[in-house]
Amino acid sequence: MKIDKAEVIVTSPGRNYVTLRITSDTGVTGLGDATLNGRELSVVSYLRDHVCPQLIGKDASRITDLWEYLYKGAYWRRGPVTMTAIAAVDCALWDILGKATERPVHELLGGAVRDGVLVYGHASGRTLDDLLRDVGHYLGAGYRAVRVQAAIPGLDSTYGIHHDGTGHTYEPADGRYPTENVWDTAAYLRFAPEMMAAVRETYGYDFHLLHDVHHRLTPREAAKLGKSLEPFDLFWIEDATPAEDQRAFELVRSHTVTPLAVGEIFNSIWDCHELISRRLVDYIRCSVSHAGGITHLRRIFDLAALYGVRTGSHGAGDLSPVSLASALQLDIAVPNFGIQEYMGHLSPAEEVFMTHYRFEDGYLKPGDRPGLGVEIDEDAAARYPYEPRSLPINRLRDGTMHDW
Ligand code: KDG
Ligand code: MG
Repeated sequence: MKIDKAEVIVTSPGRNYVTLRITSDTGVTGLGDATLNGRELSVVSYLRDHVCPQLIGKDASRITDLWEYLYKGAYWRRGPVTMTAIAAVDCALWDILGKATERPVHELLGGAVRDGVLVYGHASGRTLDDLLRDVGHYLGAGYRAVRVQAAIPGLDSTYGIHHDGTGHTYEPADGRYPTENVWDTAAYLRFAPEMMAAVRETYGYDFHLLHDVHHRLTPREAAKLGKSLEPFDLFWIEDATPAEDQRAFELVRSHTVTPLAVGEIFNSIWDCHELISRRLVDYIRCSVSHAGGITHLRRIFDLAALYGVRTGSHGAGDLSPVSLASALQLDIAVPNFGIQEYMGHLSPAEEVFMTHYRFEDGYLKPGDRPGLGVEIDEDAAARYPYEPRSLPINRLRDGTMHDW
């Protein structure tokens, strides 16, 4: 089974998504998500100009060899653009193999080791009352795990506060330039325990509570946050401190037993191996579409299993339904699975991507369609052309650039 065609489809049904579609000479198609939020067109060029021509005529079933061919063949290793492009090829090839053998991908990975994939939803609010209402909405809908984010009093805009009950935060329509937010760490550190106390006082402890710090704290501040949140028994705090400095996690770890999660901006096993092998984190959160696809993420998960670290894949709405479908195939098949982020996708994404996973009682089920279980409607995709968008940035009150 040879690769006959490799095409890149760019569409914006609510958000920008880049999809790679590979077709075999036997007429089987496979999809891979190649979306890198805010830098989408760099991956489009990487694929169209460099990768797609090299795929033609290759054996579509030699997935690992093609992974190595693209990784080692590029010479310039790792990095989000390269690894997103390789991930898209990898997922599309798994999709083809599944369809050609009439098996869902998780069966090719060894089969399901659980009945459903535990997911967490995103509750948020501009006020604590709004947040509490939103947590109630998720619990009422059957979620067993909820991430909570609320606007910090005194700050106009805070990461993770969504609009119109959609679960999505928006970048501006003309996104060539990022919006600028103001950040105040002291106000945040005072507010975070108050927020968690309100959630636990209202809804109790019978569900998992998560929180994303989004890389904004120094190691000492992260340690202080972790300690202050211990009474509220969190499932994790995510990206408590920037992970370029991996030793920083030693300081955080030695001061708090609040579980730590990291990894959404990692793109290879090399970004993870120190944090995992030194047991400095509890959950590894790389996404299937930014960390080299199913083949590479599975290696990361296997490494994590050796050290008792569990998985918690990134699943924001800026990753397409193809990404979520791919993540679920892996989640259901790995023994050390922890949790999967589930933000859903804005309408009209459902016109473009036909999915077969379903939410049931707090779990996502990948379904048993051959391959990944997701299709794309190219005519619908063409109705929603690409719109330039940037992620926001953060500045401290004195104007200093800070982590967003
Ligand atoms: O594109 C960036 C988003 O994916 C990221 O900001 C979302 O932190 C995020 C999360 O945990 O979903
Ligand atoms: Mg995050």
